[in-house]
Amino acid sequence: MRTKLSYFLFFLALIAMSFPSCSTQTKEAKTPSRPNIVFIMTDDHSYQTLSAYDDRYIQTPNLDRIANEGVIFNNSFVSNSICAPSRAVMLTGKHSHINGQIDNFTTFDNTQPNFAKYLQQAGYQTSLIGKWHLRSDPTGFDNWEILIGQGNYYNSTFIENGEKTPSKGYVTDVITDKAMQWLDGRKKDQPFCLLVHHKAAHRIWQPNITMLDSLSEKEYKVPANFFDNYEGRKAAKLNKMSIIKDMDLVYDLKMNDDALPSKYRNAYKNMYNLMTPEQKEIWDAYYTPILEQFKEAGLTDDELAIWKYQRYMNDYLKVIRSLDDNVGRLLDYLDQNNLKENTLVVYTSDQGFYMGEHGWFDKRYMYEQSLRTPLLMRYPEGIKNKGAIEELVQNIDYAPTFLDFAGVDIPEDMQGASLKPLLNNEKVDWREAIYYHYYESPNEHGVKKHYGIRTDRYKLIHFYEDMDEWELYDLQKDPEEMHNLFHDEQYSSLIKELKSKLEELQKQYKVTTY
Ligand code: SGN
Ligand code: CA
Repeated sequence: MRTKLSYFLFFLALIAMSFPSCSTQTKEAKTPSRPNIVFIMTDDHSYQTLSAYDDRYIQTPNLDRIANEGVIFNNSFVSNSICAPSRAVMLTGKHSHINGQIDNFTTFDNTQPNFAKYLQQAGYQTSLIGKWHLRSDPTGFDNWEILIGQGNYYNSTFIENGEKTPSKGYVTDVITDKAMQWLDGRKKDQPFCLLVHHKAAHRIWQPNITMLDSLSEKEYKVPANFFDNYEGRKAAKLNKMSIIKDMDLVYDLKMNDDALPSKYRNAYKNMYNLMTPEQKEIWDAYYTPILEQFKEAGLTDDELAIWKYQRYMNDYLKVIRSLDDNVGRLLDYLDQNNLKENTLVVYTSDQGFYMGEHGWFDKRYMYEQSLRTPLLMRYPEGIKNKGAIEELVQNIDYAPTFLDFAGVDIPEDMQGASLKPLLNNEKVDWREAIYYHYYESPNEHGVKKHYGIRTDRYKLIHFYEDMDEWELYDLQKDPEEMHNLFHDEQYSSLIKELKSKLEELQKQYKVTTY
């Protein structure tokens, strides 16, 4: 039954509706409420294998959907191209030397502030699902369901809020299922921040059995610098991430034959034995004929090199197909649950990856394929920009961006900058160069410690540890970074200028030791 008061309120509301230009309602309608955040991150996903960036190898329609309905950052970089450090940078908005996670071996100091803690304090529900890799327990999350270390592709164990829990199935599917289950059960009256952090596409690139169809085996174009001899680049020459020399036939390429040489035979068997008998059967039906053909082929060294490249690409790209399908499932969920308009969806990887450029797999170096990382964002209600963004952005920027959109003050000590002005076409004084520093050495891929600066056109790198080597590249003339110009007289004044800019960045980011 309506009371007099409710009639009065109803009457007031009618008046307000008839004067839209001066009512506060209109104002509210124009300012979106705090967005939900879905932060999808993959492991080792190269921009070369995301068709919104590069469609030579694969179509990724679901990832492209984020770019088509939102934005694509064409100059997105990491600050230290390796897993745990990247994650720590994203959580804290601070470079590795400040957050302390300089390599994969350190344990993350989980008592320090991170964006999830700030969002939690501001009333967000926070959840983390998938790869974590920081050794200490996650903090700042109401719910966390993480893989142990690198996790496994098949039937992986999770730690769910402290409890070890088995899972069944392919890890990319499982992580997506868990993310949707959490979304189903969340409190609907609060905004949320959900981190969906995939294991894919980490080594050893195990495809889902649903992708193991012999007709799907394709031939891919070998990069022009696949047989790089690293002339003029001493630090690059020391690498142990060569497809030809370091990619293991049994472990990486799944040629499970005791007669073949392998450094990691047991590691392969351990991965294989995580599969159920049914999964193994489909797996074997796919890989055994490839092994038989390989044994019969009697390949020369050069043929073997190309064969390895093709096998690597075929497995890696199948892993990406599952990833793209699962990103599609999650986007569909958001669309179908009325969450599309008010959710900031972010897609990135913890770093880039080599797809045979310089003859490599893996990452770590400050060269383009591992310095760059995909970055796509969609938030229909809250971002005005559409298409490509060219400014130099870095993973230190994600935490301040999330806080900015959530209406939380960005703490002074965060070193990144909010991307919100770029997303809204606002004029802003943006950085002209980024700072990079890689510390994990010694390591299994032979990459020496180095730091450097990248502008829109040039890159200056200093490899230091037990060497003292500088490299300079003109990315416009030499996008493949084959010609180290550091010792070329013509570039001496440019080198001076870049060194001084680098020092400025080191000062700005409070780098005290290197
Ligand atoms: C493992 C891999 C390496 C890889 C590191 C770091 N070896 O050690 O090839 O570089 O992870 O990757 S494996 O034999 O275990 O596959 S990261 O993405 O986690 O930083
Ligand atoms: Ca990684």
